[in-house]
Amino acid sequence: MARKFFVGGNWKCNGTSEEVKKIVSTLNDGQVASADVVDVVVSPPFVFLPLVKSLLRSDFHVAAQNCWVKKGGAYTGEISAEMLLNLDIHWVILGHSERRLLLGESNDFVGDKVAYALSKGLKVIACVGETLEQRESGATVEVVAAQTKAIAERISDWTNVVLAYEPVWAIGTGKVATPAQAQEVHYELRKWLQINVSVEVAESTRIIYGGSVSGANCKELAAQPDVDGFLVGGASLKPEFVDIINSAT
Ligand code: G2H
Repeated sequence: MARKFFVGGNWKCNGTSEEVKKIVSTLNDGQVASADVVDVVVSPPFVFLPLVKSLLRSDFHVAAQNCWVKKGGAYTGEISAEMLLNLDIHWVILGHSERRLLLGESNDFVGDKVAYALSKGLKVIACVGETLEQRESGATVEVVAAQTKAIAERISDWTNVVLAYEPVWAIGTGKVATPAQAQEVHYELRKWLQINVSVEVAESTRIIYGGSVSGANCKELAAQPDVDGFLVGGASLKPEFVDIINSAT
């Protein structure tokens, strides 16, 4: 089964409204492959979601970078899945390593978030990935499998899930995983899905790579059989994001 290429732009905690307008204008002018070939989803900080939604070309989608684990209420500082849908935002990134490591989000908490967001009708970019210490101790597959298991235990339909493999040691460091390193973990993740979920889910779920993806390294990574696209941080704020989108073809 052919998996449609997917490119996400994670803007993280960056930008002013003027800068956001400039990025959107560059994206709107970009010559990219059709939406039949590649899904493009950009993820600005919460406060810019309505602005980006109102200005961005209609063939690109908008994602939030997080949402709360259940229905809204007395949860100061949180944003609920229902609020995102109310703004016509249909995608959310969950379990990014910056949230796991800096804010203490556990595998179970991320699993609960993914399950709740999906139950409300959001589409989820669910992130997994190992630290340098875990890689060096040979625990990479075990770590990403445990992170994926916490999601798999809580959901039955993977249609609206994109799995993002983001090795922590490659994030924002300029130290990108080699195509072989990325392919190896993507292959293991797909095998895990095949054994523990189903052959169909393993074949149809997009597994995208994140961690220092750039215009210069995207083509080689995209050529790997189990790399179905990218989650891009730093380079998604720059014009080269258009080149990364075009690595789909
Ligand atoms: C990994 C990635 C985007 P960067 O966090 O999710 O960021 O491309 O800056 O390494």
